[in-house]
Amino acid sequence: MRIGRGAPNDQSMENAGGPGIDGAVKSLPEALVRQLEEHAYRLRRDVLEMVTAARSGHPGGSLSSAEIVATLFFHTMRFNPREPKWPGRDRFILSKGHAAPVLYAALARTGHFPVEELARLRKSGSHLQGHPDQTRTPGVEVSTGSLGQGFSVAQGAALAGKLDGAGYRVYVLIGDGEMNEGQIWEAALFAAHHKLDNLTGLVDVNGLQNDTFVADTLITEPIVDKWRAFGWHVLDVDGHDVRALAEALDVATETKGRPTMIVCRTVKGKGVSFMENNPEFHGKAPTPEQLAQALGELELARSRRQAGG
Ligand SMILES: Cc1ncc(C[n+]2csc(CCOP(=O)(O)OP(=O)(O)O)c2C)c(N)n1
Ligand SMILES: [Mg+2]
Repeated sequence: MRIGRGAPNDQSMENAGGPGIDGAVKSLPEALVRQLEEHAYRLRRDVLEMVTAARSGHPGGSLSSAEIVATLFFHTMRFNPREPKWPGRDRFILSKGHAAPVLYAALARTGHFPVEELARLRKSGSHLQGHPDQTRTPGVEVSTGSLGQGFSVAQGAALAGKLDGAGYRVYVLIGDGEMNEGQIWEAALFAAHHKLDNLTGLVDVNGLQNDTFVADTLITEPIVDKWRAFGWHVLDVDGHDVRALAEALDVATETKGRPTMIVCRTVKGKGVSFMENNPEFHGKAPTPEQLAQALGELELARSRRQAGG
């Protein structure tokens, strides 16, 4: 059984990155950075193809989370896709459950189920429903979609890990709009009170929620100050920078006595010009023509990246 960081059978990921001796955090080798960027590119393609085929779904908040999810699944977390319920696995909870497409893409690309099944997103009888279902999909820890709830479940999982003396970590991804939920703040108090240092939160700060901007709905800034005031260790990173994300995740692992929140600054719809920062694509699929344009843009950006541009 392979229990290690990242994707199964990807030996190149084995020894890269991670906390070094004396708690120092090693910088990521360039080759690993390139691999994680490639994984994020692949997740974006999958998301766009899935929601186009389904003719519904949530592309915007899936695209903003691509690097976050890629870094967690292909670098930081320990799990075994052949034994999704392995007790020692790190737990990932997608509290912003509408971003299910990016989670499904990561689960498929790490071998939890065949990649071909992604084409069945939102189809009748498919295990890939519009929001994650823990009873049906291998690798889905918690059924989410009602915002705020996944974050609370994460506290419970982290507390259980502490009480059991288990070594797993809990990772939970929330949205900046999701921070409007009162339930988030009770859980934030709870995690600090119980010193849940085996819990890492990530907030995808893309500035948008549903059909409008977060700042026009309920102001959440200054986000860093708020989490800090609630007793969390807070890191503020570019959420599209896989190196910054991987290093922040390692710092979180090294942090003792309090939970860590990684504030990830992102762009909703990242990578597709007509989706970026556009509330319209929170919950709308592209047309087949728009898909072709979107994939072309991703491909161009990828070629430029590979050429070092
Ligand atoms: C309790 C609850 N209230 C309202 C909704 C409807 N809803 C779905 S997505 C969304 C906006 C979420 O915004 P954000 O958390 O910022 O997600 P992202 O921008 O990353 O897509 C809302 C209000 C919900 N799913 N659950
Ligand atoms: Mg948002």
